[in-house]
Amino acid sequence: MAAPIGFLFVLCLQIVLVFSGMLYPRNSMSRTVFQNIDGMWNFRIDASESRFQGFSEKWYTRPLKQSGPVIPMPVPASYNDITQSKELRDFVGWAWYDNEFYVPPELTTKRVVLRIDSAHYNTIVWVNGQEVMQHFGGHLPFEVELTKYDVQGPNRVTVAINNTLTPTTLPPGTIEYKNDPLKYPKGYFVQNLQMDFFNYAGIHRSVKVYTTPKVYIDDITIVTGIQGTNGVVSYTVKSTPASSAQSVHVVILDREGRSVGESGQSQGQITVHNANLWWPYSMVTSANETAYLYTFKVTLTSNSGVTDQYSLPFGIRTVSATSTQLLLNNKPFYCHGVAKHEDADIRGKGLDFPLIAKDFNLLRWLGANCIRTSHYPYAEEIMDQADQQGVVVIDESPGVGIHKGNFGNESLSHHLQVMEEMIQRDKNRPAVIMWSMANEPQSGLPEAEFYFKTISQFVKKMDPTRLVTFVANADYQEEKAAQYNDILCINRYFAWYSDCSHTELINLQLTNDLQAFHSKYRKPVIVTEYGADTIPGLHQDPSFVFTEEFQVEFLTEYHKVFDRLKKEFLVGEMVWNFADFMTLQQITRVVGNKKGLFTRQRQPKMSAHVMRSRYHGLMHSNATQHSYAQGHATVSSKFTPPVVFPVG
Ligand code: GCB
Repeated sequence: MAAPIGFLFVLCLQIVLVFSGMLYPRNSMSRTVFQNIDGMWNFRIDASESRFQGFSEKWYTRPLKQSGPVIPMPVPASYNDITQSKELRDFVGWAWYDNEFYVPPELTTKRVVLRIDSAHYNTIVWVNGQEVMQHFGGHLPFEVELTKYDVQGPNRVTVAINNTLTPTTLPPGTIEYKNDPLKYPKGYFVQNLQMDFFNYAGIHRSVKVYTTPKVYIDDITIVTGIQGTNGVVSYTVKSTPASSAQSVHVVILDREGRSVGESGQSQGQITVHNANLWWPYSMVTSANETAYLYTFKVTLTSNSGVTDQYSLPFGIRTVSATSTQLLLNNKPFYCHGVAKHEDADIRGKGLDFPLIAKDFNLLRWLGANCIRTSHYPYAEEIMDQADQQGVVVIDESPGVGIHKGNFGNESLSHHLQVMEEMIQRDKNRPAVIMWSMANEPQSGLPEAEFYFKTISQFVKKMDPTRLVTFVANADYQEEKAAQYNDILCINRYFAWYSDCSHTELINLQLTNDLQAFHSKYRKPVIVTEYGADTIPGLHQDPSFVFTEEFQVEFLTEYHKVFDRLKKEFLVGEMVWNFADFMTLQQITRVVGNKKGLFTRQRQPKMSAHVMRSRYHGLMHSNATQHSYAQGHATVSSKFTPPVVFPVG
């Protein structure tokens, strides 16, 4: 049988993994993000039977339009929903892009870096026909230094992306050849998914070219602690090449730009007296502010006297857990949030600033204080908003749907690599409190134990300051790997996927199940998913599945259990899902998953009003408890619960 659609080809190539800090590109006195190569690119899929034509004809050696027809394709965006072509929407294999960029001559004396914030999934990049980098996996940035190439310009950048999912990719999937000649034409295959969202592909985030000096600040790691009223900031600055760095100066600036601590060492500890801690907006009282961010400003001077400057926003806060509590800054935090997707009409998973702003407005409108980046790391621009707006994040890897056959060494080593890239990218973000290794793996299988033990230990070694988990759906009796989680994150669909419609059973079943989990592991629990598909505008009384009434009734039954167990060991609840999203075509999905509180276009269903009322109420009671604990009785009036939506 032919190698599935040219996929094996990329595995045979040497995967170049240059480990560096990859600090998010920011302008400073010494750095310029001088080109954002976003906009219309030339685009063509390789629809040849082998999907190999692009490589055998070396499409990267000349402009794509010279080797065949091209169409304009926006970047960033998924390519799937841009045209009227079903073939393109459902395409599996290599897709090719090209565009041009210039490097102004005065900048060629600097270190020039080409960075792709994310592309799905496996990517090869050529500049002027020369291969400059590969990246294995989507959702995370990758970059290459172009200094050694001749980039006076015009420069052609060619990008080939393969969206095929196999048993060893993250997420995993399979390519299935259909060999019955009576039913399928020769060579017919399908991509089987093990996840419940559309396999969007393309250059999903921005492509940038930026400069740094040749001796540069490569990485910054910040870890914070609290001592009394002071913040303790431990840090490490890595410079490259280390031998050429003469001095490092770091200064911590408060919101007003005043220095609150400094040092001349590349590694050390700075005490910030009377520190303003980073608090989620739901925990703000008259005594503290939402999401206070300091700036960690680093100045590196090289032996030859050239300086590099980088300013990193960060927050001072701690995260910990007891057997029944989740603590932020040593105060109990109850997560009332939503699980999300990067997903919208037309652009698919493409970065979209209006959508990011809208979603954060809706999160605040709802009163949600926490999101999970289900089921993959979200764009850095989304994470920035979480840091700035005080929304807590459970940061999830693309380890979604790891089933039997996906626990081997190749999968494990790739999973470790992805965790490393994700933690490296997000390690300084105050909003991130927990790393999620995976969503709904078959963790009842014996092989899951070693797999998650290995990843959990690796994560804790890389970052001992945050919690680690995977999101489980196995039965508590079968569960083999949850022992390696700090918090038990559990997805439950009683009265939906089991005993469908019987909301009267939710109380009994959910209570027993969560209590059994907690008794087994003695760890706090978050219900990370619960929800029911709801077609907006469909009404029936008494309630009926798929109606707006049913969704409200379903959620409300879960809330009764949450309100009881919250007094014991439950530390969070997260509705599935914030908004409707696109999935594979199948008989259980009506143009996508409809469990959203909002439609895909971000209009509220009845349930959104119910959740708003609940979450603002929870915020009010939490803030009251929190302020009493601190000896302050005033709660900001912005947490006054909205009028309860009249239901039933
Ligand atoms: C789950 C999955 C999520 C699905 C959801 C559903 O358990 O984690 O990816 O979309 O159920 O709606 O079935």
